Amino acid sequence: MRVVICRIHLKLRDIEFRATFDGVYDYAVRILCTYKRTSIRAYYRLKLLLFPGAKTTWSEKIEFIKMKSYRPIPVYRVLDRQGNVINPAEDPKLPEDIVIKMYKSMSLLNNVDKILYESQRQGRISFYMTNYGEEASHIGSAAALNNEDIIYGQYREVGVLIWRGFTLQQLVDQCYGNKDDIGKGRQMPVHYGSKELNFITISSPLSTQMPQAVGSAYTLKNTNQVVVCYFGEGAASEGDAHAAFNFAATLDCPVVLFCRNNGYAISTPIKEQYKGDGIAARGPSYGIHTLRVDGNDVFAVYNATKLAKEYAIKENKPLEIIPHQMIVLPTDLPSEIKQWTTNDYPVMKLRYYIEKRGLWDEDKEKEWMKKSRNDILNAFNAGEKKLKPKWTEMFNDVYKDIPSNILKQQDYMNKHAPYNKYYYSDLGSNPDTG
Ligand SMILES: Cc1ncc(C[n+]2csc(CCOP(=O)(O)OP(=O)(O)O)c2C)c(N)n1
Ligand SMILES: [Mg+2]
Repeated sequence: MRVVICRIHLKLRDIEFRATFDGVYDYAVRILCTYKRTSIRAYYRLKLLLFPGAKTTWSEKIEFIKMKSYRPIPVYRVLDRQGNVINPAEDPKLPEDIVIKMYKSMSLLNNVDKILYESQRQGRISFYMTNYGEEASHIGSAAALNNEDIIYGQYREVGVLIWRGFTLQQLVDQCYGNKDDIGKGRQMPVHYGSKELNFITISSPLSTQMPQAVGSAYTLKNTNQVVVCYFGEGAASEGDAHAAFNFAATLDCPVVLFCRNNGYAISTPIKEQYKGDGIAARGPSYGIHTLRVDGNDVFAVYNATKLAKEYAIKENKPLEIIPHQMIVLPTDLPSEIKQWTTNDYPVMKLRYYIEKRGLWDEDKEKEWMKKSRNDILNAFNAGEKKLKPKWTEMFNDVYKDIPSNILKQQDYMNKHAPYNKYYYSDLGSNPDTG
């Protein structure tokens, strides 16, 4: 016993508060509990504080805990800026077809953005959210999961759907809200959803997906499935985020809380959103294991998500991943962001890697770019021409029992529709008028 306590004491002296304290403390308490007679004396010697909810030591020196008291959580990466694997032990050694699928999905995503963003600016669709700069976060995480894992997204995760097999036509049809849109035109553009692909339909109010994701993870305890909940660092300021973190931790839910930290909540920069060491630092304070990852590095995101999933399933516990990535906003970029768009652009990083592995070259690039643009344009042209859903759809599938105020509106519509048969035909409405 003496030897053990001595060892603990030594460890406690050069403790790294966040990294090792929990483990040492638990170890000490476990040992002390089994040796009741020595316990009181030992507590004093170790200065351990036993109180429900507290895992710490006593101190007789008054002292603030400041940002400087902690080492910031480091960012895990696999690739350097030239696409070289830095530590061979961390290379996920993915087969050629998977790496090429990753690259194609990431660059496709980028082309989808260019066309749909332009179309929104031209007024052809009412709304759009780009994914530029976040390609590695989507594809790296999606590749580490399987289609049975349930996704709760925010709105900027369409790469996950593309990876799972959502077609370009389904994507464009959703943005146009036409008659083939799965959501039958009842949602804003980019509010995708697919029951078949286990992707819960996006809802506009930020963070509502977070407690919902934790709740559905609760039902998946002791299965081989996990829930992955994507959210932005801006969304993490909502009260719902706290509810989600705390329930995930206290109820031991197999959920991966995936915070895409891109430095902005639309136009609100980080410095106006939070102080401290980011969202990652919140994880341990809720009792959630946390990884901070380079969101521009698809292999780092892949490894982190894979590990998180394994942990969540094995331990039935939540895990938090925080990839940091750049995002390009339409306004002038501050220099600290601009440098990321050139040096660390995720698609380029992966391209350097596949070129070095001899899997890609300029000819393949040109051929793929041409094909992917054509595929998107074909889907886009077809989607734009399709009729809008019949107006009656707006009253379906939302309420089991339609409330009286909505019934009243439905009645108005029933009376109004016959006055404009072209606009409200039985087939659906015409895109240029509807
Ligand atoms: C409850 C709520 N408040 C405000 C908004 C408006 N809004 C939409 S996106 C957004 C910024 C979200 O930022 P972040 O979570 O960082 O996601 P990002 O856009 O950077 O991916 C805001 C404030 C909203 N949709 N819901
Ligand atoms: Mg953000």
